[in-house]
Amino acid sequence: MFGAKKEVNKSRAWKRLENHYKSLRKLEMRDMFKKDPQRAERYNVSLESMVLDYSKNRINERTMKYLLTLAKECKLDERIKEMFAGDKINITEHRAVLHTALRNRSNTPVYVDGKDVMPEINAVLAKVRKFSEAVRLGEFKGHTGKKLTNIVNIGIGGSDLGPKMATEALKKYWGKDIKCYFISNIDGTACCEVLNEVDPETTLFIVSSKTFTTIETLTNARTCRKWLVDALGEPAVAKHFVAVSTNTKEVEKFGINPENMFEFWDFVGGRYSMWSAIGLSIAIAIGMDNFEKMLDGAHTMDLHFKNTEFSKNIPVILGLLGVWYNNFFGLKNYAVIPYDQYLTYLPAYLQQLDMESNGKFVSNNNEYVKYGTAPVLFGGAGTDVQHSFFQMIHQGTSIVPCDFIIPAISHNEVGDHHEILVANVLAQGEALMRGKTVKEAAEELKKAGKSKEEIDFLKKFKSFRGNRPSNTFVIKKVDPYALGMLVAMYEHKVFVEGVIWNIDSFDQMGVELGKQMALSILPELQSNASGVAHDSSTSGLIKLVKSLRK
Ligand code: G6Q
Repeated sequence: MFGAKKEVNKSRAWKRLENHYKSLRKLEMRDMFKKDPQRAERYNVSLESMVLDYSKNRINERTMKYLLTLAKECKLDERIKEMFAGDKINITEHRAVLHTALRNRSNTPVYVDGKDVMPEINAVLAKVRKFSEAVRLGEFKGHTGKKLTNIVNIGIGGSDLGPKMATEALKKYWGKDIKCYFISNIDGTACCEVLNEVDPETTLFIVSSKTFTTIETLTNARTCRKWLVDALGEPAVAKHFVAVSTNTKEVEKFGINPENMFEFWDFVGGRYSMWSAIGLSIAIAIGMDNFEKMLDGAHTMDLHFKNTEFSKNIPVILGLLGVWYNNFFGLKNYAVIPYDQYLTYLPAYLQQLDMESNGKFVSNNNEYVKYGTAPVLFGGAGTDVQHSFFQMIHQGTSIVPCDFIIPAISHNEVGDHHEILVANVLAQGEALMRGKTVKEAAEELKKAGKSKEEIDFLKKFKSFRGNRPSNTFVIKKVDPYALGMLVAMYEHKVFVEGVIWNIDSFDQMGVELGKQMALSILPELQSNASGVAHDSSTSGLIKLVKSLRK
């Protein structure tokens, strides 16, 4: 179990990696590729049709050996077993962490407090199937007898980002008359913009909230409820509102019949919940068979993670590379760039997964950590981002390890778009790795007929240091199965890093303070009540906004 042990940065494996870094940091990847024609094969691992090429990383065999030893010293194998077995590895909240059980397609028993959770999971999945099919077939109709075709998920954070990312990723699989919308932000604009687009008679609201106490979600849900009742009357609520929650009492209090509630459990963390009934909007959009294919893909990755030796284990390799750059190179940024328009929301989803899970400064030993934890994760769809932040990635003073994701086949094969897209992603990886020396830049300028003065002036500006790391993932196509694999892969990568850093990747205490303080400021904005004493900046800003709103 988790608990007191030597801090990882004091371990032998860590010290050995620190020393190893000193010699390796001088090596150039372009030289390593030149010297070793087998490098691409050596650092390449696959699972079914997904391939990870991690050869463009600043590693050699010794690096991998030492990193794997670190994983062993941190008892990663035991931690993996504990997670899958339903041990309470979320130590601050005393909870099991069982998103893997939600997609346990092998249906082997999984016990929490001596009780097998699989029957309940299967029952909710069956309920999701029944309901999503009834909506898609128009059997579950709106109050006025019309088919429900606008699906509006109201939720935030983990109850929004997963469904939003996955429905967008799988848009090609949407039922032909279905449209999905997401309302998350408390900003009234989020609500109004969606309500302006949909028709109450054909709209189904899914209120997704694990706790059913989240101020944004409840405020948005109340506004949507009023909008519906104003248009169709109170009895319409039963046909247009369903809830996904662990909190039956609050769901009832809100005015949603528990029969229209889909349950999930404390052992599912918000940001790990899209595999549960929180994925109801996904199931309605793409159909339950496709939803289950997504679960199948995730399960395949789970089995790979659980059963594959570490040197060939994709999430383990990714997690160790994350630790390598973060803790030994001191790199605090990390970019994920999917080269597929449908994966536009993947970086935002991963931002929560990675930064909320591992953005922690207290270890499981109840001590402040003395090493870096979660990096700043950012990203966006290629090629768009090549024309924005890639300047910094190529020539900035910080090195940003990148993950590139590319499907071999596009859902929209038009002209030569896809080949151009693929050429771009491959070019980025190669350019980051190779760079361009000042000498090469000068030669190029010479060939272009530039004068000696121009060449002397421009050659540095035109050079690229290179030696910048990236991973390239190739998948066949963005389909439900591949998406399931991809997302589960990142979940486990984050878990691996959390184990090495000896932190609880499954709580999120860091989001509490701001929430608490907002509650104390709200009455001051709404009336003349002066709540707690603020600093002069906050008090001044409260005063300013109030005067502008008069
Ligand atoms: C995720 C977090 C957080 C959570 C939201 C919404 O892991 O717990 O993002 O999902 O705060 O919470 P509710 O689902 O309870 O409304």
